Amino acid sequence: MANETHAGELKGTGLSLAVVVSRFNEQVTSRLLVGAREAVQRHNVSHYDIVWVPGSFELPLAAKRLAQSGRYHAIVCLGAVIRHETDHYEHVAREAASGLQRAALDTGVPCIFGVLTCDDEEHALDRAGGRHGNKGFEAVESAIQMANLLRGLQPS
Ligand code: INI
Repeated sequence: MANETHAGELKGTGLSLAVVVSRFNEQVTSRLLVGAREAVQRHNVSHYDIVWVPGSFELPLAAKRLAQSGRYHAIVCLGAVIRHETDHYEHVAREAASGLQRAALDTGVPCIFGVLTCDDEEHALDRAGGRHGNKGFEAVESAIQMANLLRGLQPS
């Protein structure tokens, strides 16, 4: 039987976040950012900064630098990778995902994967404030929960 249960609270008070947003597919990512701002307000995040990068491929390096700054409890990364004729999509999506996980594991700061990977723009817009919610909003909620969880799981 478990003696302790740990779960990060959805409470932004006292938290500082960085939100990194990709300019590529900005018609989608700007909507993810709207969702992220709504979540920041809903959960009373004390401070947040916004950083723009050219594309999702650039998210990991910016996230890692921000994580290393010591100024943020979590880094929220927003992007939209949409399939086109070539396999460029596959490379960008894979490197964004693995790079963000690596940045998080290397720094100990949660780097949240708020990157849509979709077949077309319609599917992406559905998940950026359309029929299927807003992944930007969800990404901020994940960041808050992970930041609070890690605060309560200090190494002994
Ligand atoms: N960047 C994206 O964020 N989404 C995409 O769909 C995309 N596609 O398909 O090309 C994309 N490419 C740009 C990439 O992220 C880099 O900015 C570029 O390769 C320069 O490093």
